[in-house]
Amino acid sequence: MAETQPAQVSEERFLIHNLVKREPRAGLAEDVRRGLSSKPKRFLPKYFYDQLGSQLFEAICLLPEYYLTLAENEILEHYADEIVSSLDGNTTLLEMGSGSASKTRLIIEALMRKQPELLFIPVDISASALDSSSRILLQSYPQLKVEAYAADYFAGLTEVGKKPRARTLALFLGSNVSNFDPEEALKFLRALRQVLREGDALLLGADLKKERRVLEAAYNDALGVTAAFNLNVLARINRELGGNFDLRAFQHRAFYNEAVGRVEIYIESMRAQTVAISELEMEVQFGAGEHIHTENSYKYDLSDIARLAAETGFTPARTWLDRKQQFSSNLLLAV
Ligand code: AVJ
Repeated sequence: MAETQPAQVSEERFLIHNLVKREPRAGLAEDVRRGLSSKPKRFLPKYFYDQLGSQLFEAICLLPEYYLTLAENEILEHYADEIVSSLDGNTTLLEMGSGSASKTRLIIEALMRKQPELLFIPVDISASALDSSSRILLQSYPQLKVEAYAADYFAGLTEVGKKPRARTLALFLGSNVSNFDPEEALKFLRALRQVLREGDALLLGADLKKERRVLEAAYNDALGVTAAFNLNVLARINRELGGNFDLRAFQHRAFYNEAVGRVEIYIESMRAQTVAISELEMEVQFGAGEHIHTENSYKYDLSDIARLAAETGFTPARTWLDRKQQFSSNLLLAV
């Protein structure tokens, strides 16, 4: 009977540390100023994820063209038990970039088949996504505790590293690693390795290199959700920094740069125009066709992943693929 009743989400089981709220606009303001002053113009992908942006990303994950989420889900549905069987003893679950944490449920359930209780430590840039996903998880799982960090990856890892932990399984799912340049990926995995101990593990979800047609469809969906997700950065600057971007005068662009192995995402100015951003006391000129680089999404092959692991203190234990072999889930052991 007790299992069918919603668990009380007492604050005893839920702790959230908000490292983003301390200076809510300072980071965005300075990074937007810098990004719009540089040539070529650029933004950082973490600024996609305000409340609306996080929800647009959830919508992307439901698109038929965006095969990544479906493929990773398929892998976790098949292999979650096998994945967690590589860890001995009572395990804590750490997740970087947890978002809505819907795929995490499969790993949580697999761990709770092995152990009576579980501590889950999600780190995410979006405090709103963290708060709602944590509450939903706590409602579903009475034996779960959540200690959440609203923070960017590096600040989050620094905080997480201050506390000793039991055996840890770290998750970095959804090809979140895609946003890193090769050097940044090394830096991130080394920082993550630092908070782990020998015998801990990282489950790294990485999208695979494949035909241009499939990749470009995934980032140019027919409904225009990815375009809305991309242009929302301009809407966010309008809302939070008093900008006057005319969203109808900019368009979404995404294409596969095969030589570099990444999808590149831009916002293109459709005409020459000047945009004012009052809180930055700044006017920005755009030429017709000028681009703002908003995101890279690097694609991997299995040798790229093995190299990344070897250079960051991990050893690849196993890789699982979906049936169409579009996506990889890689279990890396901390050595
Ligand atoms: C969250 C970085 C994995 O690169 O596929 C999706 C972000 N951008 N559609 C990706 C994204 C446009 C996504 N990652």
